[in-house]
Amino acid sequence: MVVTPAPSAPPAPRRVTGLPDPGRCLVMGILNVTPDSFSDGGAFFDTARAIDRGLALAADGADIVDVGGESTRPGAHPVPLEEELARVLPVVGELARSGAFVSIDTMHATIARAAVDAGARLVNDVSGGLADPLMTDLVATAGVPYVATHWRAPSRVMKHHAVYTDVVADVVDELRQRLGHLLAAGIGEDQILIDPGLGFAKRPAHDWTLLAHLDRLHALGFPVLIGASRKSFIGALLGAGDPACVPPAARDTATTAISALAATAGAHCVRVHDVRSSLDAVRVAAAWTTPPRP
Ligand code: PMM
Repeated sequence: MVVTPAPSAPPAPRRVTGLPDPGRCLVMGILNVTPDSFSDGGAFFDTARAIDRGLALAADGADIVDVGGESTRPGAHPVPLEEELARVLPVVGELARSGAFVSIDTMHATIARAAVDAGARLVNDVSGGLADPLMTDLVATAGVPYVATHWRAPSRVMKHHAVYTDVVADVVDELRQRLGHLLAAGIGEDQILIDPGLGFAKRPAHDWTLLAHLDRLHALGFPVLIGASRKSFIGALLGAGDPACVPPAARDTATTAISALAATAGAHCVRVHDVRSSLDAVRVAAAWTTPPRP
């Protein structure tokens, strides 16, 4: 029997050199080594607990463990570089030594450099290279995969920048400009993933509109990463406009639904807190778009 992909199957995503390739949407597990992240309330601020959490994410099946040391929640203030380094470096090193595929979630080239030297194999920069002009050269030289996220302003002030004429067209345009800059700096086409930056200078309606138009992001020709997990726009939906009614940990089922839908729409990677449920979701999506052979 000849099995053809379902008609709704999105185009096969471009490969990213250096990333795991399990033949389905990747699952990136979130490890925030911060005292103040909105989503896990500093539960993994202690180095030993952070390492245990990272090992648990990998054991749950995370394809990538994303280690960050600076909160990017709306209103958050920057952390001194030495402090960010002290938070992430021992965790990155230990997880990399354990064999986990580790990414470093930072906007700073110094941190990215040290993390790559300690074994990180991907740089996840929520500013898409805008926060630190040295980031692009570093990534071009290191040759590791790079997540370029749509970003307009530092967390402290980003809510004032959530103004769009047409959120999908504006985000696509701004990402296109970023891509031009990244490629001109010598970052390879096969190194880059793009990310709409849900919650970064976006109101809930902007986030949902972007999710509904992932095809427009895919049209830029780069694999797409979606970071929806536990974010406020999910809380706003479930809490009928009031995210505070639905605390972050109560948003995991909805996050799983987004993982399934995003993967079905062709996302290359989802970044989540609860790895197991999203891993199931992206496996379902893979079977949905390309049914297994009988
Ligand atoms: N969101 C956060 C942190 N890092 N990275 C990428 N690529 N995309 C995101 O949407 C993203 C990110 C903030 O959320 P968290 O506090 O739950 O980590």
